[in-house]
Amino acid sequence: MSVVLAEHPAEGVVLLRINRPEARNALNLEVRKALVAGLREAAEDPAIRAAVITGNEKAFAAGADIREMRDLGPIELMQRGTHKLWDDIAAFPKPLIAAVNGFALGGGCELALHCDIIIAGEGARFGQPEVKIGILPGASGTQRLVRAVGKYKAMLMVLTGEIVGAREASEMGLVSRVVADGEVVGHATQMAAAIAKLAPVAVELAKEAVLVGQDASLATGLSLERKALWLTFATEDKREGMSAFLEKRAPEFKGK
Ligand code: CO8
Repeated sequence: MSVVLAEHPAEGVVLLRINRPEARNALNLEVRKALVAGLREAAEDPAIRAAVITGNEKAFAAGADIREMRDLGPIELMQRGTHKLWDDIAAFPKPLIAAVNGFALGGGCELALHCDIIIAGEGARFGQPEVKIGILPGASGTQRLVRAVGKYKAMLMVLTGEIVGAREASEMGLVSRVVADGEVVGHATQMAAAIAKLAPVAVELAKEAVLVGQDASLATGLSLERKALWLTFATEDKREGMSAFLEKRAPEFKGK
């Protein structure tokens, strides 16, 4: 059985399900490679317009695989090049939604932080407990988390390794929406399906503007946004969207 299962729960949507229940979905190299392969396929398929990553009811992912790391030296870790796999996930150009049930710890929390929207079940739990095992968050937890929640909440999680519940995570800005545990994947899938019906060029450009802009100056970000907006005015979908509005009908976007 594959460690990542790909499903197509709705038109235009791929759902990637991490499948290592015996290890609380710990992210070993095989899982990370399979996730990247799934996302790469989705990126190249014009029929796919949004992706959802999920785990199971107990764990989204309980972090990097500690068994795999215990005897690893620094050069081996470097040569594994796992940071490139994270870069590949970050570079996925289409909307990426994390559907989180159970534990999202360490690399699991960081995987969620690589997503654009995080839907969490009421019982979901987030944390960066790396300091408890003698290391520190190494898949962007010291960087993406602080950008998401600010210095003092990020420091609290990174320096204590404390685990926070979905409500607290939501209040600090680490979660987009909290829903009942049983509704997480359905909710995320419906959201992805709704996004998949929108104009794909506009959606991709919007994602890029937000992500690139958050690390740029306001002036640079605004300039990027303007160029992206101007580019949408070259698409057939812009005319279709506006015509459909004026003609009081549903638009049919083609990604052109
Ligand atoms: N790695 C490997 N195995 C794991 C992991 C993990 N991260 N998490 C759980 N497991 C395994 C357990 O060893 C156990 O296996 P076994 O049945 O063979 O003993 C099985 O999953 C079930 O685990 P528990 O019995 O502990 O289940 P509980 O429901 O009691 O607890 C927890 C669940 C709270 C998730 C608990 O398992 C836990 O604390 N896990 C470790 C969490 C953690 O420390 N995560 C951070 C890991 S470090 C990291 O992510 C660094 C990322 C930086 C990137 C580095 C690039 C290589």
